[in-house]
Amino acid sequence: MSNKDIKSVNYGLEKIFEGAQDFLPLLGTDYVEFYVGNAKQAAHFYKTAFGFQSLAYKGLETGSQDEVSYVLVQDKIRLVLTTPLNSKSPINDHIVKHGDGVKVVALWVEDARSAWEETTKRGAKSYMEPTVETDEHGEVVRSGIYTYGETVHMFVERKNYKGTFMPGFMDWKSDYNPPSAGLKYIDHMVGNVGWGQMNKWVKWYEDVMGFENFLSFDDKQIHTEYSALMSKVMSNGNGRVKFPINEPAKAAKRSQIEEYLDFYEGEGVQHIAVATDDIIKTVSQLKANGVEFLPPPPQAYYDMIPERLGVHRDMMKEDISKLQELSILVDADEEGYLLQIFTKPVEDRPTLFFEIIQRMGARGFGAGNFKALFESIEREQQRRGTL
Ligand code: TYF
Ligand code: FE
Repeated sequence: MSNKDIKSVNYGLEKIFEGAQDFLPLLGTDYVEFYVGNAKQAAHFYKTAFGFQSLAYKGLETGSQDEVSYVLVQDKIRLVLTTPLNSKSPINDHIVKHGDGVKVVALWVEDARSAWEETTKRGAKSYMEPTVETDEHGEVVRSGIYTYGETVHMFVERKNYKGTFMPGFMDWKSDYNPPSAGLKYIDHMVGNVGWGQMNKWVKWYEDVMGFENFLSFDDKQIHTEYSALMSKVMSNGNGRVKFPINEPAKAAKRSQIEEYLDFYEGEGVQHIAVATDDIIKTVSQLKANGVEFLPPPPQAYYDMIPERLGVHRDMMKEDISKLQELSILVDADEEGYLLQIFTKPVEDRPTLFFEIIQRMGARGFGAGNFKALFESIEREQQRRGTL
């Protein structure tokens, strides 16, 4: 996609809910829960590699007989890592099928009862009816609905709750406290859906959740020599929650979306984009911690950066050679520029990965980087023999 195309993009957020009442007001992302094979070791990885801190815990010590969960925090980001403690837990089935992956994208709401009523009324399949949990710190109300694949949206209302995380959890104090990597909040979370399913899920987010289609990329914009995909970005009314949805498009070889669907054995969360306000510092630290990133695009990509920046050229304070050294990508749109980089998958199956993003005014998703990025992903697929 060229710079010219990007300038024609209409973000359209301004018109969202003009005058209309938002039936599902969202305050932000509350937590992301992963079902994993060994939560204790995964927690160590997210602390050591990504700079998360210990927050809360439930397990045998708290009377949880069937599952254990570790809650990690970094600024506004909360991750929950959950593992079954015996073969009877249904969590096992999820792990057998998908490997480690995201089960729950939890959204922070004012009213979890109304969120459940409004969404199930509009056709959502219920995962959990509104449920009140209390302890000495107050009350949390949660409810949940299914989205694509076996993935779930929980609605979390924590109006008067003063505890660390949620009833049922104890504070987790650890002697091992690696420094933060400067990750601030979740910018967006992307879902991969099956062939021909993208528009169904776009409509689902519109009808059931009241989201709007904020940006779209078709296979003419997103393709390489070998593969193609389509992507539509869904946003809630206040823009705090953004969910791009990808589907594979027909092409000569197996696209990264197809590869994901094959290895995850179904639809699911493809990547979690986390924001930093100093990507050079964050990525330097993550690399030193052993986080693996996609290798950099060719020299020609970096030579083109001033042109890609257009009118924002003088605004960029980062040194291009430093960005290249760290394999950070740069893109610009009408409103500013952005810096982004992608990890390799963080499991043995080529499924979930992370994006680190620094927005300098830009509200896009790095469309100008798609080609270089996807070629880089394909080199990885080639290396694995899965292209
Ligand atoms: O979220 C996005 O749209 C960007 C680009 O398989 C992207 O991060 C899109 C599809 C994909 C990987 C990255
Ligand atoms: Fe992204």
